[in-house]
Amino acid sequence: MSQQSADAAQPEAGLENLLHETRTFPPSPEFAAQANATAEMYDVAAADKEAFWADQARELLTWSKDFTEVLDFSGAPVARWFADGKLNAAYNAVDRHVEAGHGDRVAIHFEGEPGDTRTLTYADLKEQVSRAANALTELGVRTGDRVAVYLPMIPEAVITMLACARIGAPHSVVFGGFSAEALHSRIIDADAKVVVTADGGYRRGKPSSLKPAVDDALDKGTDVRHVLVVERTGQDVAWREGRDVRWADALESASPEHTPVEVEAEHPLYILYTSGTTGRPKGIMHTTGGYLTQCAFTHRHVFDLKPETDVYWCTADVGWVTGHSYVTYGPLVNGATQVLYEGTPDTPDKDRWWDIVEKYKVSILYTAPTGIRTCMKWGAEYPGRHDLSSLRVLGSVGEPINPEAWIWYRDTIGGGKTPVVDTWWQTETGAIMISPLPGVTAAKPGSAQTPLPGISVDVLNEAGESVPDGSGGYLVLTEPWPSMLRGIWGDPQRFYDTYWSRFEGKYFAGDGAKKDEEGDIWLLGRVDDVMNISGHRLSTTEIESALVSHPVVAEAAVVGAKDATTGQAVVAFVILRSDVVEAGEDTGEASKIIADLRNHVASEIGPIAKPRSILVVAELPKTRSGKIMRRLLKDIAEGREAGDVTTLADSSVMDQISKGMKGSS
Ligand code: 6R9
Repeated sequence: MSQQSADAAQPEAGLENLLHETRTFPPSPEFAAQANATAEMYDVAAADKEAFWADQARELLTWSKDFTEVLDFSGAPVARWFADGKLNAAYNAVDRHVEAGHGDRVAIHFEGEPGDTRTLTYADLKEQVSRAANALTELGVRTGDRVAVYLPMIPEAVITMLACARIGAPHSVVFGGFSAEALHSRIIDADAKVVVTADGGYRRGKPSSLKPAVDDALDKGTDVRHVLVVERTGQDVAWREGRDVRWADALESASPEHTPVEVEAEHPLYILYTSGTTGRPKGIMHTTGGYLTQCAFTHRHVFDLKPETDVYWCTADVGWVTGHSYVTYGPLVNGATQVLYEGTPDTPDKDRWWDIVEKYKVSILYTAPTGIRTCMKWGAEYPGRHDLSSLRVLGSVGEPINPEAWIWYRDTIGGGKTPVVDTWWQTETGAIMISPLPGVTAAKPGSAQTPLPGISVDVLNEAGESVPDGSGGYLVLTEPWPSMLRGIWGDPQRFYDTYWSRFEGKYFAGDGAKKDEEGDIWLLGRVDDVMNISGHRLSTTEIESALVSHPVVAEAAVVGAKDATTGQAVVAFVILRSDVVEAGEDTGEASKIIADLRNHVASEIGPIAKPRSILVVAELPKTRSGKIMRRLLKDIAEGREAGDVTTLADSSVMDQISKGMKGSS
């Protein structure tokens, strides 16, 4: 917490740019008439939250033993939900759909980056998951043992997660882009017994390897006994006899029948390490019954899922939480048909996503603002090549979505008709917490708006008091929710210190937020991203939004750099739209553009928000989950060498930016 208070986070002033946004998009009567969500749900949940969640748990899941108790918060901050109930996550995600006669329904349309495809029905998935569960058992994995998963975005990633769940062995998925070092520390922290990996996967048109990183990680010393290796690319890999086992061999010799292990609702389902933006990564722990309830509920209502007819696609990698809750668990528990895509959006060309939407007739698309802004930068020509009329709901997650990107998403991708749901949540919350409900909420571009039925949030000031409408502060969750984290693996004290010590009895999310005059919530970014300039508090998000609202800017990142006079000063990094870059290349336009942008920010927000410097860059440093690493930009802005770059998707980006900075000063 000291870091945050030192960085002075009181996100309450100067938010006028975001709040100038007054456009609203009421649901169309046609959409509302068929929507899963209803306005009454808010009232029902408000009348009795526990009864509401108990109803959801019974309606959306199949329990092998019903629960009698809903919530036990006597061990706060660790909650227990539905604790005396028993169930199995894989049974809920797979078997019961087959038993209900939906074995022929497609569960996964897999699209490999090179263009290879596979279709897995629910019956296929049941067989594969059962075989994998038997194979893991054969390798010595028992209920309660941890299994590390280091795989590309291929069906085996989902199959492995479900096979672990089937035997009650918590999985710890490590993003395939992480280094051997990061993998090693996560294997050690979780004390994993088996690693499931692949020779490699396809990215940017070529095979990239995974197995060598596993070998390196294990060479550093671990208790891992076996490595199960999927053959995806056919690359040559080193082989350790006795330790390494081929996936295809293990599954082939395993029985296709497997009885799911009945576990208690509070049995750990997985550990997921959060991308270390500060300090040592935290192993966020999720359990079974409450987590699945909220994943299924939100997936059904926030995306208006109709399992019989929709084709759903979430572009997130299973290596981060969105891939856990909205690729593996939510959609499959709901019996959805989904697309799983292995690669990058611009391979072989910048229309790959839109090609996939057209090919599979995707009706629900869930992605991140960074992806949307990248597509905006590439231009409307690429989506314009495809028939996107199958789309009916669009979702956004991961960071605040600036109104311009929101509008572009709705107009250019959604044909000006689809609801856009801006969903706020975290690895720690497990599932969506704040979001409009399509068919119910009149959407406001840039705002996540409303806590979902059964969820209680507030915005507090420094003193821990609820702020009135029209003011900003710190976002907190005031009551336990079913999919909340149950702790940090192996570190209960850190769980308390990180989330529960700032405001007694309330979960501190680490995000700044503002309530507008109607009480709708606008997320303003992490509170450590909030700047204090001459005593005026400004949000990085707000200035970024102002910059991106200028026609020449494709993407912007803003940091507060130490300044002897003003405390902090605004430093902006911008990516210009490609057509602007091309046009201005040899006309020496850059200094005029920078002057224009400074004036634009001044007129959008006020002179106080004018960036001290604006650096035009070709790329921004991002984590693999697409978050801009402002910490690194801050290092550059303050004249230091950039710090730890190991969680960057492309570590060379920082070199380019520092060279640019030196060149410009
Ligand atoms: C799901 C996920 C969590 C942090 C969170 C916040 C930011 C996520 C957002 C959003 C504004 C949204 N965030 N969704 N900010 N609007 N709709 O992203 O989990 O990787 O743990 O990140 O992401 O800052 O605190 P995770």
